[in-house]
Amino acid sequence: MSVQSNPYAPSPFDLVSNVDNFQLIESTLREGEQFANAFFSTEKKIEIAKALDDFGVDYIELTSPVASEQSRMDCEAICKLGLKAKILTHIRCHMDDAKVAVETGVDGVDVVIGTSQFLRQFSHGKDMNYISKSAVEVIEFVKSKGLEIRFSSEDSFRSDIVDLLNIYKTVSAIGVNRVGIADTVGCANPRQVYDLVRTLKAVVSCDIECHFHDDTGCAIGNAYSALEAGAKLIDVSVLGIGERNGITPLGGLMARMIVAAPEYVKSKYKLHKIRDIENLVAEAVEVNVPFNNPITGFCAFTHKAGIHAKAILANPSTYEILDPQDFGLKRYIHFANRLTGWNAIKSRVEQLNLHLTDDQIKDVTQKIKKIGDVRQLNIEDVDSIIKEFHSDLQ
Ligand code: AKG
Repeated sequence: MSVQSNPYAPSPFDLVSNVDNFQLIESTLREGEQFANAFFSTEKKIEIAKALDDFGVDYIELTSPVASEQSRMDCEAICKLGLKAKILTHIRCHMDDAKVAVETGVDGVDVVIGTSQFLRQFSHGKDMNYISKSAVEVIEFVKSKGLEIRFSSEDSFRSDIVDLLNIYKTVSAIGVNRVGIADTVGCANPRQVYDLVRTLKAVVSCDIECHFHDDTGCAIGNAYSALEAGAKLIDVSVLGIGERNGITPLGGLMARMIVAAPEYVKSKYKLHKIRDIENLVAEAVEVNVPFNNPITGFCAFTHKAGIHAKAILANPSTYEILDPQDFGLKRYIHFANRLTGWNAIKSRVEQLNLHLTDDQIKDVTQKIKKIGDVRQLNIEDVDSIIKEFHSDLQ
């Protein structure tokens, strides 16, 4: 049984959806480097790039080679690995940056420039004419080198819509491979994303990429909405690490997308690698994987209340939209607490290969609940209570 579709919902745009045909631009080694705790040595970058490639991401985006001497050398080193994923680097809309980028060996260049009034006034100080001219110059240069090129407008959702559409039209007309919408400050909601992607689709002939910050918790929802509206590529990073509290997380997006497009997601990505990749990055940037992380949080597949446990034991789909086995993980029934029920305890008795009557199991359950009213229990407590009752039977 899957999510029920609403027969009354209007669906005029189904044909444009890329929910089952999307690509990932993995930006742990670019956006993720902007996370407060991040420092990646060359070796660590290589390890992460290889792990992401093995997982199946389509693109790996790297920090600009002009950020520092080591960043340039790391970029060159990763390009030489011969990964399946295409390697991109991320630059400002400057010819100086573009000239360095095309010499690194990357497959493509992601160029970005701020288009909102905030960024034009308080960051680079340039007007739309300048932005348009320099975008054309950089795009034509990168294309002349035979590389992929993406143009993105930083702070898209706070940019004037006419300015935005004009610049996107200009770059589309000269053959940019992708245009990017960037919710740089995390202000957009899924409805606004849907509208902007739909509007943009009508004026460009290239693919649309989207980048969502998570300041208001919308980064996964916005990514999904963008794909529904016809965007093709989503920027992600492992655990969502990035500037401030980051962007759409790789694992969280996989959770969303496996519900929507199970065959596509399962055939394209090695989902059982998510936990290892998250642990690798978490360790590198010295954070813990959040307890409520989609898929890999320690309680993501833990069921506690008696009524939940009962239904899960009968049919896991009753309370699980994600199957832990798809990610190489296991579900866990939390028996040791005062909310437990006798069905859960019965299953524990069976796991222990013991035999108690239903009445005894109910007595065990009552005892556990009584103790659970005064203190935390653990599984050893439960097992020893079960064994006590079992030995009384002998
Ligand atoms: C942002 O705007 O938050 C970025 O990190 C740049 C996004 C892009 O290049 O599309």
